[in-house]
Amino acid sequence: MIDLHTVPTANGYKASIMLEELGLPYRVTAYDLLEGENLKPELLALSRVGRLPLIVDHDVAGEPLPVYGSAAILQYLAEKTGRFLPATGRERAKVIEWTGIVSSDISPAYSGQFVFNVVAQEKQPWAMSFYDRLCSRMIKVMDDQLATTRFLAGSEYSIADILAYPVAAISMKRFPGNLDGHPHIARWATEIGLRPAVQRGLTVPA
Ligand SMILES: N[C@@H](CCC(=O)N[C@@H](CS)C(=O)NCC(=O)O)C(=O)O
Repeated sequence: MIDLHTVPTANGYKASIMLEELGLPYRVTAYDLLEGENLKPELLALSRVGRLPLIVDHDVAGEPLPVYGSAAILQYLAEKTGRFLPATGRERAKVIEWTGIVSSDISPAYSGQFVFNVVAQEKQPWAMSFYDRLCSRMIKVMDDQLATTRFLAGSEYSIADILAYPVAAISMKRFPGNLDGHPHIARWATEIGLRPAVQRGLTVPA
C-alpha cells in the first residue's frame, strides 16, 4: 500500500496521475495549504521540506519509505514498477533530461508567474514581466519539442509527459492566453487528456 499526501494542484496531480497509470493501490490524505496543514509535525517528520506531494511506500523491505516531490515520486515509482522510464541508454537519458526541464525550468516559471500575477497583493511590474517572458520562452521550448516528437521525450509516453501534463492543462491554459498559439502542445495535451488514468488522477484529492 502507498499513502499519498497531496493537494489539488498541478504538482499534486502529477503524483496521482502516476499512481492511477500504474494501477497501484493507494490511500489519499488531502491538506489545506491556506491553513498551514503542510507544516504539521507529523508531515514534517516524513519530509522536512513541508511541501506536497509526498508518498509513503509501505510495500518495501524495512521501514515504510517516504519520498517527497513530484519528480522524485515519479522516478521512484517508475523504477519500482519498470514502467514509463526506459531502463538504459539514449531513451532513458532523454526522459531524465525532460523530467529535469519540466521540474526545474518549466514548472518554476509558471509558479513564479502565478505568484506575482495572482497571489501577490502588491503588483510588481518588473517581476510580472520577468515571469511572463520566462513562461513565453518555456512554452515555446515545449511546443518546438512536440513539433518533432509524439511525446515529450520521444515516441513513448513517459514520466516526462506525466509531469508536464498538469502544467499544460492548468498553468499553460491560464497563461499566456491558453494553448491556441501552441498547436503541438495542444495536440499532445488532447491525446494525453483522453487517457482514463489521467482523467482519474485529476480528481484526486476528491
Ligand atoms: N518541487 C516540488 C514542489 C512542490 C510544491 O511546490 N508544493 C506546493 C503545493 S503545489 C506546497 O506544498 N506548498 C506549500 C508551501 O510551500 O508551504 C514538486 O515538484 O513536487
